[in-house]
Amino acid sequence: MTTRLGTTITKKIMEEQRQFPKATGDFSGMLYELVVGLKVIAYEVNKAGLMSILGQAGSTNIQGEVQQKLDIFANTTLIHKMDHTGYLCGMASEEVDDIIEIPDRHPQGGKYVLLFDPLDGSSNIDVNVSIGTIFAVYRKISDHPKCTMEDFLQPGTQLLAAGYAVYGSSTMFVYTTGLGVHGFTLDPGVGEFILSHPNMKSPDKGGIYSINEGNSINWDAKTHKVVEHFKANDKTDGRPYSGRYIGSLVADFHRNLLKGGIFMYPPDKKSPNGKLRLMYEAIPLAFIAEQAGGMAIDATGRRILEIPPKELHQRTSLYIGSRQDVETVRKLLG
Ligand code: P6P
Repeated sequence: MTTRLGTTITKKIMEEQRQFPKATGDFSGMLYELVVGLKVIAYEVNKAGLMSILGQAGSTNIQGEVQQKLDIFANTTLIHKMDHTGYLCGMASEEVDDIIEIPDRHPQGGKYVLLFDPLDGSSNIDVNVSIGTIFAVYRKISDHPKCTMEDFLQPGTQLLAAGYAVYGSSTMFVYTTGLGVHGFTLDPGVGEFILSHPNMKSPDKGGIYSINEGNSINWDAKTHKVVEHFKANDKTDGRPYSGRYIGSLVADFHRNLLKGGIFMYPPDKKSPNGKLRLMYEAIPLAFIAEQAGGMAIDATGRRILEIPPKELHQRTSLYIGSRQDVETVRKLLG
C-alpha cells in the first residue's frame, strides 16, 4: 500500500506478482518472510554495541574464518525464519558446510532454494562499519522430493531473485526479480521498508575504484596495469579515479551502485581463485549490477552470471560495477 509513509515493500512485491498472472503467491510469501528476517538482523546489528553480542564467538566456519557472535545470530535467524514457511526445499549459507535441508517436522515440497551470506563484512562489526546480508533465490529443478546440490549449483542466469540488506547509517534493502532494481529504506519508527530508490540505475561510467591495495605485493602484472589505469592522470577520461575501499563487499558495492565505480577483487598469490564466494556473494550482486545497467566479470573476462558452479563455497575473482569501467578492465585483462 502507499501511505503517507510512501510505497511499502509489501506493495512493491504485490505489484511485481501481478505481472505474473499464474503466480501462486508463494514467491511473494517467501520474500515477505525473508524481509522480516532481515529486519530482525537489522535490529540486533544496530544495537550490537549495547549487548554482549559483539566480538568473536570462539568458533570458525567452513571458510576457516573466525565467527563473530553476530554472524551466528544472523545465520540462525535466517534459517529459523525460513525453514518452516513451506516455500523452500532447502537453504545454503556461507556459515554452514553443506546444504540446509528443511526438517521433516516442517512443511515439505517448497519450490525454491535460498542461498545467503548472513552477515558479510562481519570483521567490521566491532568498529561500527557498514555490513550486510546477501541472498539469492533459485527455483528447485531436481525431481528428487528433497532438495539436492543440483538445485543450488545453478548459474546466475537461472536466478529468480537476488538482493542485499546493508546495515549502515540507515538500513536499506535492495533487490531485483529481473524487473529492475528497487531500494527500500527502513523506517525504524514503523518497522517498514519504504521505497526510497525506485528502479535504480548504475552510472555507466564512475569515478571510484575499490580494491585492497594492501594485497598489491601479491598481484600479477595485469592487475597492476588495471589499477594503474584508474590511478593515471587523464582529465579527458575523468582519471585519476578516487580510491574507496570499506572492506565490506555490500557497502562498497552499494556505494558504487549509487555513485558509479568499480569494485575489484582479483586473483592473487594468496587467493589464486579470488577470495569472494561465487554462489552467495558474486552471483547475486552481479544480477543486481546487470539489472541496474552495470556489469560483472571474473578475471578471465567471463560474465559472472554464466559461470557454471561446481562447488557450493567456490571462490571467484570479481570485477563489478559501472559498465564502461568493467569493460575497460576486461580489455586490459584480455
Ligand atoms: P580483504 C569481508 O570479509 C569480505 O568477504 C567482503 O565483504 C570484503 O569485500 C572482502 O572480504 C574484504 O577482503 O581481503 O580486502 O580484507
